[in-house]
Amino acid sequence: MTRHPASESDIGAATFLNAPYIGLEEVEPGMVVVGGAPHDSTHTSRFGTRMGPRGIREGSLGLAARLANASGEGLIDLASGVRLTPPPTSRLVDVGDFNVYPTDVMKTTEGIAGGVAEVVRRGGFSVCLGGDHYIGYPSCLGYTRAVSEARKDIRIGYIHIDGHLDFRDDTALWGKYNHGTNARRISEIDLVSPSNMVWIGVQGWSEEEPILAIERHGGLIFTAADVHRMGPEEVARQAGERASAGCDYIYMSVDIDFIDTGFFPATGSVVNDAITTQIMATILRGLARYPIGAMDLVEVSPRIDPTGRSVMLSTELLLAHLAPRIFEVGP
Ligand SMILES: [Mn+2]
Repeated sequence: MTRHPASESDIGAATFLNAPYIGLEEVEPGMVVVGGAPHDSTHTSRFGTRMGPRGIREGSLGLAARLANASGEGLIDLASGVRLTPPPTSRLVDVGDFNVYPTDVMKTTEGIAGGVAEVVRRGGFSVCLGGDHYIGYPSCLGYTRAVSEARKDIRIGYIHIDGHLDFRDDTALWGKYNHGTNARRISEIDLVSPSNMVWIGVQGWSEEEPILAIERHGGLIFTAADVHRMGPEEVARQAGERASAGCDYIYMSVDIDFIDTGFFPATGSVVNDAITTQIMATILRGLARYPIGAMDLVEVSPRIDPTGRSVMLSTELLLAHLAPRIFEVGP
């Protein structure tokens, strides 16, 4: 049977940007590898982020169709004039979803960490799609496990883009492993250097202990107000410099609730910081200059936004950072 060319957004199985769907054992060096972590039982408010990976994949198909219809010529960014051309062999692949177990957090942790570690071991750039933000911890854990196999003395910086610190140590109801403790757990990974941990975009109310703990560790916090005051380019620059200073690579964790809920409705936590999708894209683009070794994008909850625009915007945000890794970028 001849397969229908996937040149329309409502035809074909959904992978991210219609990338080839491959097994973990087929990952090769230089590939940008999207893997899903459809897990939200460690979310503490509005559930639904387990639909995130599938929703983001579906939301990406509109742009995938435009790329397919451009028949090798690529697409031009009207703002910059930059042309994105897909290479003859796709650097972007989708390995489907990692193993998660909704009632067993530790088994889920190992499922995601094991999958990400395998991607990294094979030389892939891992892009783990959440899921609630807890999955950032197993994703980072898998990344650090794999890179430490190659070299024991490696040091990893960390950038946390989020409306929240996620640095609580423990909570009465949810314990030590949930989407409010993920950055704290990451700070406990041996390879991660706590003084190279940087937060971008925190807002609202926080308990004092996490702030004091970050100060004690020498971490650096840029609030959403700092982003407005300094501008997104400058925040990205200072964050990238700090996270990479004395480190080999940076792990980057991107919580979509950095963006004001008015601009990006599909997320569990309601955020009121006037951060637009454009500001977030500028930061993600700026950070592409730094040695990011692996990343996640989390807290997209498609059902909260029945208009579907949030999952489409997720594609734009991912591409703001990933375009130079996926496409030939030129005039
Ligand atoms: Mn978060």
